[in-house]
Amino acid sequence: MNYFLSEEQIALRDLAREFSQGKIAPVAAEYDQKAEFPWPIVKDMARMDFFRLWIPADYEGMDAGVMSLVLVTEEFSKACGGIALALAGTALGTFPILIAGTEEQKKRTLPLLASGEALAAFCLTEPEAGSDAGAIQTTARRDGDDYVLNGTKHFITNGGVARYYTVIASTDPSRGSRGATAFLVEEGTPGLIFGKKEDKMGIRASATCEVVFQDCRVPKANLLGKEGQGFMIAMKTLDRSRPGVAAQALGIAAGAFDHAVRYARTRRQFGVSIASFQAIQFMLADMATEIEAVRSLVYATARMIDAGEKDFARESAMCKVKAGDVAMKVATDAVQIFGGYGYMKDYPIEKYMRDAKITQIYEGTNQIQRNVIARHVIKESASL
Ligand code: COS
Repeated sequence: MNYFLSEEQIALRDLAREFSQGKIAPVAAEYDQKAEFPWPIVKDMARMDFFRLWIPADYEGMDAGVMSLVLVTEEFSKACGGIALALAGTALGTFPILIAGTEEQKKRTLPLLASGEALAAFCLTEPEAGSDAGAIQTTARRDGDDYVLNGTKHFITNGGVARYYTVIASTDPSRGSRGATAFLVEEGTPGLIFGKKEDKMGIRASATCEVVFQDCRVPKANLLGKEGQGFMIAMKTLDRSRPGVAAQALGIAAGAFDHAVRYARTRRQFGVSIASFQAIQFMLADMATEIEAVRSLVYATARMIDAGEKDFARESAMCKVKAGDVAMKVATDAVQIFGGYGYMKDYPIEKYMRDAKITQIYEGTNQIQRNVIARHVIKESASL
């Protein structure tokens, strides 16, 4: 399939592919097994300027847009969906600053994020506020020139490894989602505490932990946007980042597929390669078709965002739902093609199935994505 990428995009994709095969693939199983954050690889990503891609040029970035993030995340995820997340999770944590940050906040943070010296994390989810993001209980009380944050965020990607935490807390609990406000909290701020480190099924190389605020004093200068805009900023952030999750899912699917095709060609049963059986061929054909369908949707949406379209919540949700479901199906079918070997940790394929599952869950479950899509299509039909 020709996606008519520009010369720069082809060069970027090829660079990311080389990095993925050369640096990530050889150590993916080890980091997965140890559930360790891949600092040496992250430093290499930074040296190769991958963190600059989605940052505007005014702040030492490359201005290469969501499309560049998608291309790189896809390539990295072919080798390891967990390691890819150090990059994609930082993009997620950076989007609130790009969307609502002041000039001073951008100048202070974006160059460090662009160089990869600092990573970012987005803190929305709480134990009692997952899909119902408007139900957050973390509070931010104004006290002089500061806000004092109290509450617990959990399942935070890049928690404990990031320098910048973009946090949604309630400045007016009586107003529900309209009382939510976004803040920038820096590592080292007294009262910012890292809690339980999660022991996950998949994406084990990604750092995921509880982030606790205990009388955490944040200066007024770290308010992102205005009081009461937090929920809107969170929703806009997710609209921008969901194509990145979709790209992660796409990479996981494509990586699993590559393994499955190679295995089907070399594995012999009944005296022939199993790729000569129609049962296997049809599985491979469906897998390849679904992967191309996802790639088309994800690239089209990323281009739509980069072109400056105002509302892409629907397309972004479509990317995430389709890519997550396809990743799960393709990875499961890849395990099936490997048969008993596929179930064993000696082979790389079971990891794809474990890594794929989260893409149907985080940054809004695929059920929530369907809600978002349904709301849009029903609203649009009313104007027909
Ligand atoms: N962009 C901008 N504003 C948006 C928006 C978007 N995509 N989606 C909603 N809003 C605004 C609405 O316009 C509304 O504004 P007003 O209060 O001014 O009317 C406000 O936000 C509340 O919207 P809504 O009533 O639709 O909120 P709900 O509580 O019904 O929740 C869903 C909507 C379910 C879509 C939201 O809670 C959600 O996305 N949940 C999943 C959260 C998630 O992804 N969690 C994963 C963890 S983050 S890594």
